[in-house]
Amino acid sequence: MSEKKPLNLHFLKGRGFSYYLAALVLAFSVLFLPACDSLVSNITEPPIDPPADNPIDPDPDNPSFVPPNSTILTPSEGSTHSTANVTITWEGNTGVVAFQSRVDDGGWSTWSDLTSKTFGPLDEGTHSVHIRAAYDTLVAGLIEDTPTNINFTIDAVQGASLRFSPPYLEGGTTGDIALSLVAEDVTNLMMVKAVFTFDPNVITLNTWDESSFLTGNGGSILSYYDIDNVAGRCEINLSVVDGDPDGVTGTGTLINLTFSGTAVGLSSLAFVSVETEMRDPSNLPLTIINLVGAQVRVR
Ligand SMILES: [Ca+2]
Repeated sequence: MSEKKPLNLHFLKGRGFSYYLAALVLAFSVLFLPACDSLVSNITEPPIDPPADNPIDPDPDNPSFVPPNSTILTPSEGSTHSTANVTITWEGNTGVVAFQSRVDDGGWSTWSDLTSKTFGPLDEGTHSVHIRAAYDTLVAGLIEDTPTNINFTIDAVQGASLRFSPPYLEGGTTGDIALSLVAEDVTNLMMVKAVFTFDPNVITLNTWDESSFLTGNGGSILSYYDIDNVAGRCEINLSVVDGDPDGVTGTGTLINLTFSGTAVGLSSLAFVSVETEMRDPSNLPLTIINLVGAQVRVR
């Protein structure tokens, strides 16, 4: 085994020398390294601006700039859909690398290179989907200024029906989660008994306020409620009396419901079909074509 010789460093032991050495290193760093760095960057860095004939350079001096643009391909403007989910397809002009989408007044999606998306379930009625394209999602001038829109109508619930509006919504564990119970396409409706269940571990029903549809004939409402926030069951009984005519016809909101989120999760609002009914002024049952529940996600 060889024996290591200790280095002979006794000449560095004086403090004066250490300070001298430290000062020398510092001076070298301050004076020489920045000069060296700028010399290197002058040689290797590309020009700050791309050439002026680049179609994706938003520089005002660039006459060749073509703004990012999206085009919606399908469906056609003003179309009506018999399903609550609608697939939209689109494309971008040359250079576009990402798109965002949003429905009605909702928030923008995350950026994605996908050129189609299925939206829904959407509520009955008219909706707009907005698409915008980008060459670079981080540069304001490289994001499409005016999004492309498409308007369409959802008519997924047809015939005498009870449904929740909207069929899907999200909320938090603070604040209200509001939806409505709607009678759809009814003729001569006088009495509604709606029974539905929900997950009491996720949402709690706090308020139920009668709306004006049933009193559209000038009558007044007799009501009876059985709300069970432990079992997650709600029974709503509404009748209109003293109206002229005796019943109401058309589509409208029966009652506005306000839930609160109690825990993160997903709750269905599911009609109990054997207990749910609508009746006319002769107390004969109306044939119910659809009972359309809802999904509430608490985030
Ligand atoms: Ca409808």
